[in-house]
Amino acid sequence: MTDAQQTERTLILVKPDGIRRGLAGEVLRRVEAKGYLLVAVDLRTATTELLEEHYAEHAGKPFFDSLVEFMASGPVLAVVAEGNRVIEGFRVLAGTTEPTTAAPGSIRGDLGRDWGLGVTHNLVHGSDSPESAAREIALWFPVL
Ligand code: D4T
Repeated sequence: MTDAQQTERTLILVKPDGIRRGLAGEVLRRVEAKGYLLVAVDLRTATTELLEEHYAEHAGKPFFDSLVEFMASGPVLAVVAEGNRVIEGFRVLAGTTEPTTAAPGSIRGDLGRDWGLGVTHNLVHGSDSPESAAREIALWFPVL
């Protein structure tokens, strides 16, 4: 197998809280400093339709509507990054979902906190499996 066949891609989103706080550059810096390659970067305000599709696995959960509303509340930076084991690697860079307890050293652990809102503001999203990455990259970057 060649290197190119082994290389993996993931979808990263800097969520509206990350953009409002001016942390897009810091997130990209950490992704690049880790050694991953940026393949595509796009700042845009997502439609409700795209977000409902993106978060389809959470449809019907109590936080779903506020999650979609929060994610549509301003621009997000959509990023495709590439590298061997980048899906797992970015999830480690991001830290666990709850910023209060996310490990120091991670994006959420260093830069996030609980703001006492109905929905978790945790700065970034990263695909959680090869299947999710393929689905999410096709949703956000149909040209890739
Ligand atoms: P994402 O998908 O945004 O990278 O986050 P995680 O993979 O870390 O977490 P998730 O899929 O479980 O949740 C998606 C998104 O919903 C918010 N959320 C989650 C929330 O506001 N309240 C909740 O109770 C949960 C479980 C946070 C991330």
